[in-house]
Amino acid sequence: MAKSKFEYVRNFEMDDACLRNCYIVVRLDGRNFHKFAEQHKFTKPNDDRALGLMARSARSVMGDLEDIVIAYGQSDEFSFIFKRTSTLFKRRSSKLMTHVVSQFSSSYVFYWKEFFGDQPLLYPPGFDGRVVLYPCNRNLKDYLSWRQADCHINNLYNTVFWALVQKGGLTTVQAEDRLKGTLAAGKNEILFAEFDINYNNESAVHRKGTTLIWEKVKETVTKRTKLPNEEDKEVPVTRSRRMVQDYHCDIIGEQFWQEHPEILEDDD
Ligand code: DGT
Ligand code: MG
Ligand code: MG
Ligand code: MG
Ligand code: MG
Repeated sequence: MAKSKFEYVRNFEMDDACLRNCYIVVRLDGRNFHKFAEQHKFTKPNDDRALGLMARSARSVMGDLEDIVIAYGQSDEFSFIFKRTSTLFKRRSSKLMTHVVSQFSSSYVFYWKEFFGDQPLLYPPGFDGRVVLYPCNRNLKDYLSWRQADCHINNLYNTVFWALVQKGGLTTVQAEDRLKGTLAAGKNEILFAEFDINYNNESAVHRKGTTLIWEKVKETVTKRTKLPNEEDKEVPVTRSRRMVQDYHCDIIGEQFWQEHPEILEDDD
C-alpha cells in the first residue's frame, strides 16, 4: 500500500526498549492516597478491604500479562517483575508500564464492590507507574528487600502511632512528639509495655506485605471418554494448573528464594 506523505511522523517516536537480560520492574503507586484513604474512611493504620483490593487487582495484572514472575505490594503500591528474557511488547518500556497500570486501575474499580460492598467509590482513583531495570538477581532481591523493609518501618511506626492515639488517648501531635527519635526497639517496647501488644503477633499481611507468585497446583477432574467398542466411561484426570498464590512472609532472607527456586533464573 502506498504510504501517505504523513507517514514520516512515525520516525519521531523514540525507541524505549528495555535493556536486554535485565529484570523489568514496574512499580505503581496510588495517586494522593492520603486523601483517597481519608475520603473512603480507610481504617487506621491498615484497612484490610483496601489491601485486599490492591492484591486482587495485582492478581488480575499477573493473569493478564504473561512473563510476570513475582509481584510485591504494600500500602498503595505494587511492584511487578517481568522475567529477564521477556520479549513481551518487544520490551518497550512505555507499553509494559501503561498496560500494567491501566489493567491495575480498571481492576481496582471493577473489583471495588467485592471489598467495599455498598460503600460507594467517590471518584476515579489514579496510579502512577515507573520502570526500573535490574541486571542481576542480587540487585532484584535487594530491590524487593527495600520495599519490604519500607513496609516494616512504616507499619511499625503506624501501629505504635495509632495505638498511642486510639488506645492511649494522645492527640496526633502528641503521638508524633512521643515517637520522635525512637528506634525500632523503643517502638516495640511502647507497644509491649503500654498496650500489651507483641508486634511479631500482629497480622503478617500488615507486617510483611503481599507477595504473589505462580505455583503449579494439581487438579483432578472427571472426564467422559469413549473407547472403541466400549461404553462411555467417567475417568479421573489429574492435570497441573498454574495459579497465582499469595504469601505474607519474609522475602529478605534466603529461605523464601530457596523454597521457590523457579522464580528467578540463575545468574551467569
Ligand atoms: P503520592 O503517592 O505522592 O501521590 O501521595 P500519597 O498520598 O499516595 O502518598 P504515599 O503513596 O507516599 O502514601 C500512601 C498513603 O496511602 C498514605 O498517606 C496512607 C494511605 N494508605 C495506604 N494504605 C492505607 C490503609 O490501609 N489505611 C489507611 N488509613 N491509609 C492507607
Ligand atoms: Mg509518594
Ligand atoms: Mg501514593
Ligand atoms: Mg505509596
Ligand atoms: Mg492498538
